[in-house]
Amino acid sequence: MPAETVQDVVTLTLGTSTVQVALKGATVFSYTHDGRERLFTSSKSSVHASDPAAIRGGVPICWPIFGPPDLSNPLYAQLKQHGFARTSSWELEGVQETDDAAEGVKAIFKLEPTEAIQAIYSQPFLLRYTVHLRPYSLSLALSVVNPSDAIAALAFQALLHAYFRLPDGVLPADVRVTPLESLVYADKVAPHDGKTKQPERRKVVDVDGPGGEVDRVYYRAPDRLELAFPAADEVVKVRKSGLPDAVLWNPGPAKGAKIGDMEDRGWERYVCLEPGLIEPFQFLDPGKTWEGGIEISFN
Ligand code: TA6
Repeated sequence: MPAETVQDVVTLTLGTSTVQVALKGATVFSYTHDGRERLFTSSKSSVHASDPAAIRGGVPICWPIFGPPDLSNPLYAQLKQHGFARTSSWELEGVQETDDAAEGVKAIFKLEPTEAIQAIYSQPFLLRYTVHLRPYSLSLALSVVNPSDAIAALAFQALLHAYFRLPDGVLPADVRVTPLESLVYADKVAPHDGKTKQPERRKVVDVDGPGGEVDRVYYRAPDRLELAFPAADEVVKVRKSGLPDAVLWNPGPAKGAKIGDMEDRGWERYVCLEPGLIEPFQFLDPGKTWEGGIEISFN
């Protein structure tokens, strides 16, 4: 069966590929390609809505903000880090399958303001998220509608916080990311703490910061990015659209061990490469739709 919903998890299947999406956050928490899991999700994290915490892994959707809220702005002051989309219960709006296997199978999810959301966020919005499994790729597309008939623009950031699982025997420090050379980035690791921006001078960026920690926001990144695992002779290709920026994150051992829902040494098993719209905020006029997304494929 190409699409199946059990409890609050939707599974799409296409040949040997599967994708699993939790209604909590419309979070894709598993993607198997060629019979191998390609995303990391901590075994200490629950994908079910009975646990209100965001899923630690997969591809959480950060919306309407990325990072901690700007407490001086009343629109966002009551939000938690990365916003509410990743913790809200989304609705499965529909599934589309065709007889053409190359076209694959799609599930479309929807989020509109609930009472709980309205208690912390006053703006009207409509989010749709399309998860499209094809034989050789997985596409994730977020659309934002400003349904307001007032003059006010809907201002937001958006980011797909993808946790890419590393092949067995590959550690974050072995991962090479391209092409980031000459992009301006903000380093969120101490002592920089995101305050200064600097140009990336390396042709190939290895995921190995001080003490193993890497947390960088690259602005205006190219739409085709690659995570290479040379030891395993593998490449993950991430093609983005509508998402100008990209974050590279791994907490390293000291910070990783402090993350409550992280499985034992879990930080050794993934690198986050997170296409996003971070700076400046998108201002979406009433009646307009914004779209952004990623396609994940392999060499
Ligand atoms: O995208 C990187 C980041 O913002 C890091 O600074 C780190 O905090 C990470 O996301 C995880 O955030 P979370 O709220 O899921 O613990």
